[in-house]
Amino acid sequence: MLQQTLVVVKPDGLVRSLTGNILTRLSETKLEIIAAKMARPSRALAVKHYQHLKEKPFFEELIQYLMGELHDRRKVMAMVYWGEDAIARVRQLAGATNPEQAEPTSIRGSYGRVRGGIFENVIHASESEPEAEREIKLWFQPDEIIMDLYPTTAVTRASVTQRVWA
Ligand code: IDP
Ligand code: MG
Repeated sequence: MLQQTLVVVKPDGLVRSLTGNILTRLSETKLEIIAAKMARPSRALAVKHYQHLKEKPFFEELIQYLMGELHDRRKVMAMVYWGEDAIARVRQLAGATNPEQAEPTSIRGSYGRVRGGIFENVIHASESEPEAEREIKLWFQPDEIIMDLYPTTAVTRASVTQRVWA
């Protein structure tokens, strides 16, 4: 089944210069990267991204983690991977949520650690097709993705102000 999945290299992955290692590991899947960007997640984005965990005692720390506040580095790398069974294959390579229980050869098993109340597990990967759709639409606009994944509509906004190169 052809699928798309959201992958985010979390701030600990960036601070520890693990992006190259993580992308190399993900390249084993032969999936295609169809969108990629550096992003500085706002609190609103982080809260929406992890909305399913908002009742958890570690939620506030988790939001700070995704925003980069725990690592003093406010950036993440967000990507969309596409191809056969993309969701399960990326999850498999990522490994279990708790890095101490993840397969030692998995990405989280290799690079993750438990620090404070949070599993610092270097990578996010969508869990299901509905979650992948919700997350991809949260992180990316249609024109930032090189394939047409979901239906779009065209809106013309004459009064929108945006920055352009001077
Ligand atoms: P997932 O990232 O494997 O899909 P989720 O349950 O969606 O796992 O949790 C999102 C993130 O929240 C995890 O990647 C991890 O960083 C953190 N997290 C989840 N459960 C715990 C926990 O029990 N203690 C500490 N951090 C957790
Ligand atoms: Mg999850």
